[in-house]
Amino acid sequence: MSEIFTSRKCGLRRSLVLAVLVPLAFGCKTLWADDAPKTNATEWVPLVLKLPSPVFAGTPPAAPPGTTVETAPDKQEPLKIPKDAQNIAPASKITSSDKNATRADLAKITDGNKEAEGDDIVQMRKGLQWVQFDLGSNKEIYAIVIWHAHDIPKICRSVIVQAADDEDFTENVRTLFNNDRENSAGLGAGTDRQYFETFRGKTVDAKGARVRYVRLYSNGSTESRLNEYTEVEIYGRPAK
Ligand SMILES: [Ca+2]
Repeated sequence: MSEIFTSRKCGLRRSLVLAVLVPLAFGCKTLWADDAPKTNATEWVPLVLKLPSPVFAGTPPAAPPGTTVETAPDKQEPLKIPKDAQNIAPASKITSSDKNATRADLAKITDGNKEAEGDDIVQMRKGLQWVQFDLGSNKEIYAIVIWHAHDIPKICRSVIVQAADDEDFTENVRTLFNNDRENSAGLGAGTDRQYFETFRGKTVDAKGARVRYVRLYSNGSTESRLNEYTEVEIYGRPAK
């Protein structure tokens, strides 16, 4: 009995030491305990995005009532990703909760065009909707970049990014980003902040999560109850 207890204590101690040392070994990136050991990247580079033209400068100085929006600089520090990680979203199979969204509509989400033109914005029906990316096989993903629509400064509501092992999102579901602080989507209250849509998009740190499916939720915006997407990029590489 005491041997088992000692073994458990040692195991716990080892886990604690790993939890501290692993992030240090990967350039101070905070990796999840269950994903960190799967990451063997040695060369990390800044994520460089091809940005569309800005339509407006900066973001409004005051947060609209009832939002938790970030009004300070709209520029995010670039994430570091493994050198061999690439945008794997264009090769994925895209589906949506909005069955009116055609295959041609969904294809626009990964066609590389991110300009804030009307035709380039894919609109989806009102209420909570999702778009889902089947990456084809398990991938290590490091960044998810989302341009909902940056034609005017708007704030999308209930932006939630999840990953799972199955297409129905019942197995090994992990939340990578969630600014639904009131849990209006029923997926759990998030702690992330809302943000204004800009030409820079929103980069979510996926921390090397090993995933097959990625799902992005939203529930309209401060301008419309419709949901909008201009482009989504997912930076990853085959799971080692
Ligand atoms: Ca596009």
